[in-house]
Amino acid sequence: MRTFVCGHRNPDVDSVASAYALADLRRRTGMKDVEAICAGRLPEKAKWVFEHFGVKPVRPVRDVYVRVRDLVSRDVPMIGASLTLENALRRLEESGESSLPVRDTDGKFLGMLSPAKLLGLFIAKADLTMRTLDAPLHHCSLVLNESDRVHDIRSACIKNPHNHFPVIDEEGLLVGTVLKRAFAEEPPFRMILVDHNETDQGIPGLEEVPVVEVVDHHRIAFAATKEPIRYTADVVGSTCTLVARMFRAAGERPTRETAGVLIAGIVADTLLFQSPTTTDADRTMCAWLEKLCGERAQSIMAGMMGVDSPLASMTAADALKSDAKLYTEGGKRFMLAQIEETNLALFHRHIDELAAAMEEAISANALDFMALMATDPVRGNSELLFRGDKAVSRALPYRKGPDGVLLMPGVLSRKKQLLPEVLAAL
Ligand SMILES: [Mn+2]
Repeated sequence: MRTFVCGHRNPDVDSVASAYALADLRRRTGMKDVEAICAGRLPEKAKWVFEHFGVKPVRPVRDVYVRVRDLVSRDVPMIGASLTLENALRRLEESGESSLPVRDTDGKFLGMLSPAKLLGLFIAKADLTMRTLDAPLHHCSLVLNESDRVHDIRSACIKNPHNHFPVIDEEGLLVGTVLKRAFAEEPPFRMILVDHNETDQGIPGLEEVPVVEVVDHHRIAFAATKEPIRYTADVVGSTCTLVARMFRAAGERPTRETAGVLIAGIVADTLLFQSPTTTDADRTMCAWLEKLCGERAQSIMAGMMGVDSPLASMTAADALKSDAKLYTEGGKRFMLAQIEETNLALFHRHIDELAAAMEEAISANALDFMALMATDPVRGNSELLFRGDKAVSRALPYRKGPDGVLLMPGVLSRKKQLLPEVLAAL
């Protein structure tokens, strides 16, 4: 039976990294079919981590609702419409079933072979050795789509007199049957939760699937379980610290790659040990992992932060140059630069350097003014740092904020939103 290891919704690096590493550990300690998944979109930083260490990223999954395709049985034979009635009848008898699904030569589902209809043919003395199943010999049946949620179709199936139901895919091709008794069985997979334990924070559908293990560093608000489960929790800065500790306790050494992924989770959650949630355990485990990985936590942090923060990975001057456009309009020569930062804290920290780099760019390019738009795409806001011709900045419709920047709530586009205002000001 398959076991999914999964972190919380809106996953962060710790959530994704700990799922990856715990799946690795469980595989090594004998769990057969285990897969790390990600509740929704893989964050860009995590994508960078997997690429950097050259490993396959965890698979993004929208939900873990049990679907008809998870219950499909191949035990019930499917018969082709080109069979003669005589042979079809023989198959039906051999199968011991009360009906069998029929498909055409392209695999399309036609209907269920119905003994009642066959009986009618007997009575009419039709030649059963000649006739094939193309004729409408099928009784009406409940037909399931493989993507149907079991939750939605369960009661209709249980009330239905038949023992099994044909399953088709999006194209109408017959993929198999679901036996009625499958609805009484446990879901065909299990969950291991990392970096969360509250069902509401978990992947949609979690409430339908038994949880067999939790590894977490949050408050506990876990639902009661039917059976004993493995639960590992501690007050540490990152779930990856706990997973690293579990590797050690099991006498297992993470590979270079897994060690690197674990480091990424630790530094992402502890902000490179700056966060007040950091503990000695985080530092100790990280030091052990650094030896196995051969790469320093600091450089992994810098690489990861550089993904969506130019200011974390470049000098102020380079960040400014990375996306600066030169304009000559209304008799003025100016540059509008833009950087994207997931929050503007780093921008505020670097304002003096950025302003100095802008002054330099103004004299080097003989500009009248220069503006740098720092955009936070997550919150959907920008702030503008302006140097040069003061009359222009005064004419812009933006309110002054802290550090002398102009606040641009809801503004994201240089071309469509900033430039027209600058032109109007000119
Ligand atoms: Mn965490």
